[in-house]
Amino acid sequence: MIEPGGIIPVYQASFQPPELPTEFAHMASVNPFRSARYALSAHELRQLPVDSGIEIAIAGRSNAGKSSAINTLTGQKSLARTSKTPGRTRQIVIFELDGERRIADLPGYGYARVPKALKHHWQRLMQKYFEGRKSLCGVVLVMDIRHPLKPFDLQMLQWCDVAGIPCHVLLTKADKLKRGPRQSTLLAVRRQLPAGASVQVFSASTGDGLEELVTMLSRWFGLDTQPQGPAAN
Ligand SMILES: Nc1nc2c(ncn2[C@@H]2O[C@H](COP(=O)(O)OP(=O)(O)OP(=O)(O)O)[C@@H](O)[C@H]2O)c(=O)[nH]1
Ligand SMILES: [Mg+2]
Repeated sequence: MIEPGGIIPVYQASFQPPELPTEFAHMASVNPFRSARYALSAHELRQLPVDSGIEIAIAGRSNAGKSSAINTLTGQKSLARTSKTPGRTRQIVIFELDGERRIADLPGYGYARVPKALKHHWQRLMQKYFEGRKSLCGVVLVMDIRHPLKPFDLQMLQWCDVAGIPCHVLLTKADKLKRGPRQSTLLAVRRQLPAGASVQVFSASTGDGLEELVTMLSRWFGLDTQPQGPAAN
């Protein structure tokens, strides 16, 4: 049930992904996303922060792993609410890095068991968001690596291509596949992407692909991820 209008000030997590393995601990010093904090949840576009600066949207099918990816990216287990139940993220949830940089966790698309009126509302909201959001500078398109390039994903890729918005595909839940099929899916998806779009494998559970994602998003946000001091040489 969606709360009628208004900004939802309290945001609680219901699911706790596992701790990242210690081999990713070094990311703490170079990952600028660790300081991300929850800003607001918007049911309507007018509730979003002022449309300036840089906003990166995390899009994808319902249950693909968008919110989990945000938690792994930020190293915060419970920043974005995740769930086994599809359709958990129901508003546009905004996380701020600073006054000029934001990550938008979008409601998942393609979940059938949603009342028609709600589905229409989301579709309209998403369309208006993608068409009108001037600060939108990139889209991370999250796909379950076992079910990539579904019709909605293709639509989103095409839309980004036409609008000239950079799109980075995250083939997540990579821990569910062995190395061989993981690699062949990566290559197959890469072959089908429009020029300019990029793709990587990722796992929110193991942290696989985290460094690549941090590097990509840092570039979009104009942030420096180079380690400081002698280790940088
Ligand atoms: N094994 C594994 N499970 C994952 C991974 N990422 C997400 N999941 C699981 O997939 C389910 C959905 O994850 P969410 O992050 O809530 O997915 P979402 O795309 O935000 O879903 P909606 O908000 O409903 O659109 C949860 O049960 C997660 O624990 C991953 O990398 N590996
Ligand atoms: Mg979600």
